[in-house]
Amino acid sequence: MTIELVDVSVTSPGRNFVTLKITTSDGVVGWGDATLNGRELSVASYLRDHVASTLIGRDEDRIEDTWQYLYRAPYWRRGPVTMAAIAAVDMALWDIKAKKAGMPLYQLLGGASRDALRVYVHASGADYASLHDAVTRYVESGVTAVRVQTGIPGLGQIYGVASNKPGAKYDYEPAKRAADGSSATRPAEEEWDTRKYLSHMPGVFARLREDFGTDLRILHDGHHRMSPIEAARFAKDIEPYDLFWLEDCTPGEDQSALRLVRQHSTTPLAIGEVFNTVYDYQTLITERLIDYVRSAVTHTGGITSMKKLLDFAAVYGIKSGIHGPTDISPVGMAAALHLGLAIHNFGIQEYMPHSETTLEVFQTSYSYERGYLHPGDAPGLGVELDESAAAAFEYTKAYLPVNRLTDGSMHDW
Ligand code: KDG
Ligand code: MG
Repeated sequence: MTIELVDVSVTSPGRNFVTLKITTSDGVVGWGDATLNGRELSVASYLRDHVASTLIGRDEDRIEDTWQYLYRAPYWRRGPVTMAAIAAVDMALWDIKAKKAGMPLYQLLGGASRDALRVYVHASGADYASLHDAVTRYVESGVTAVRVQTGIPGLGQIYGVASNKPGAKYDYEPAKRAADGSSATRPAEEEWDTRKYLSHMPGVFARLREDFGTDLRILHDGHHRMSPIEAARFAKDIEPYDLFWLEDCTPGEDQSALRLVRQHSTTPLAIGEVFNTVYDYQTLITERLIDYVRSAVTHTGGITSMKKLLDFAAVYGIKSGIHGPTDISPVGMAAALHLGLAIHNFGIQEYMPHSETTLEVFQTSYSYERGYLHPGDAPGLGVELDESAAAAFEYTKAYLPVNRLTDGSMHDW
């Protein structure tokens, strides 16, 4: 059989998602996630205008060959747009193959290596009291790992801190539409001061350890904001609080920066949500500069290339920590869950639940229970897009914020 139809849809049930649908000549449908937060239409165009016609008539079973074809054909390799487009095709083809086999995808990847996937969730608060409340709620619900982000005295809204009222169900959602819900015209601006952050955070971790004991896995995201020497000092300062990981302590593109951090600290390091290929990790993995691979299946070429990347990482004792914020669609999330269930070097899975509206548009068969996710046993990825529900939510432009230092200069967000 061959690929007969390739369709791209952009829907916005609360936030934007780009979904690829591949239909074979015998009517099997596969879905892929191509969502690139804040730059969605560029991937939709890449797929519609440059990829779709080249797939028609190809054998849908030749997944590796199709991956290589799409990676090598344009000459212009890598980058988030290209690799998200390849990821969507790759996921859709794996979905089709597993549906044809009548198996959940994880069975084709070697079968389950564990019963379920330990997740970490996002706990945040503008101050310690509200952060403490959020962590308490999660711990009481059975969660064993929390990412903690908190406001910094003297700064306004910053990365990772939900503006939700206490008790609200959904986490921080950084991509912002205009205040009236229509398309935004430019990004919001936030203010940042690394010095204030470095002096405030160690005390927060100290209090969390005191209040929640040693069992709780505590994670934190530095979101690319520290210089190498600042990150080295911070990672060293917080060693006594035994973090599960410190994520993106320095800007992702500077691989050698992590040598300096490693020389000074044993705090485990995670990086890679902005990476797209194994080459972004080559130095980090072979020199054992990180402990967790943070790529999203959606942004790193799909299941085919993520499996190879994680197998490569396994040789060096490095584990997975697959990116799973709400800007990964339920299709991309399912891909992460099947892969995580199958590989031996699974570390932890990020889990930011999608909104109810999103889950009306994407029908999922993965399940969450007391701190663990399971991809489910439906054939394929186990996620179907309800196209008529999706059509009701038009694309609405939203931007990730930008960050300025207190003197007005641009900084990494
Ligand atoms: O689109 C940007 C988000 O995916 C990112 O800010 C989330 O850092 C993030 C995380 O660790 O989930
Ligand atoms: Mg992150």
